[in-house]
Amino acid sequence: GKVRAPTHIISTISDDRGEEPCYAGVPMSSIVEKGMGVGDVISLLWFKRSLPRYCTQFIEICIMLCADHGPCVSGAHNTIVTARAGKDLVSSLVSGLLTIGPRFGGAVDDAARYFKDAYDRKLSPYEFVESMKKKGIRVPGIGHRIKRGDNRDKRVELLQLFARTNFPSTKYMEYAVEVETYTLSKANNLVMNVDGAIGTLFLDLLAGSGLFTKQEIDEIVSIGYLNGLFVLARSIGLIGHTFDQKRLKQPLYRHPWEDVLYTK
Ligand code: Q5B
Repeated sequence: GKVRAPTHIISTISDDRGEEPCYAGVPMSSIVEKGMGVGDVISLLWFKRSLPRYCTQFIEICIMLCADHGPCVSGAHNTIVTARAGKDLVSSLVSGLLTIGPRFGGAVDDAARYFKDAYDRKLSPYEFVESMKKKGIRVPGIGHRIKRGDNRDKRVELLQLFARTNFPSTKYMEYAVEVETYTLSKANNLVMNVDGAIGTLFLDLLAGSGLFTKQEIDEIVSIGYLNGLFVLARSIGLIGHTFDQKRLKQPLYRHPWEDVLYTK
């Protein structure tokens, strides 16, 4: 009989061997004919299944809202400096992307992990926040450099409004709101940020849609899919910043001496 040579790669999300490429078994023509959007493509390639419209719309809203947040944030700053050093698009893009992490934009997965654990263990907001403080860990998804209790992040409000209107349940996000009430009583900058809103609302999407088993949800949270949403979204803005600098023919950036404290 035929002997199958062992393969070196296993792949389960897409297949380009037929007449047309398929994403999770769905042919590209069908994606176009059915008027699917980027939220559907993410559902197929990341979650290996079609998700209902409210879920794909939520994914698309996350991407639109996180696409950019001005030139002053870490990622855009790095991209701008790199583009002004004469580097190409990919170098400028990755230089910005490399700043995404626990403090900037990359707290989505940890927000999902810590809020899920605290909610599932029925910790009160006080118990959750104080236990994090004891461990010396900042609550992921809480705190912002410029947003305050009296100057909330519009993105968070828009995501909350969409989810409260369209999701079957928003229990994790409502728990995060209770946590925010407690952290705001400690300091005015400890608002729920966009990472916290996306992290907790994605937990609600996963748990409320009925399309994921408990084991699948645990795997998604433990592997860490959700920072991918910020990375994907912010790439749009970082590419824009690269083009902007090139279009403006900006010279090499050098930080002014006056803005550095030279000390021994
Ligand atoms: N404190 C975001 O800090 C920031 C605390 C906390 C308990 C907290 C900080 C933080 C968790 C990570 C997170 C996502 C670094 C942020 C984003 C995308 C963005 C960005 C943009 C965009 C800000 C002052 C006092 C200290 C701290 C305490 C602060 N955060 N305690 N839990 N979470 N958050 N990141 O302003 O007693 O004086 O020592 O790490 O969720 O990245 O727009 O800019 O779209 O691009 O530097 O929105 O919150 O405050 O470090 O001076 O702290 O508050 O322990 O207490 P700041 P600090 P104490 S969204």
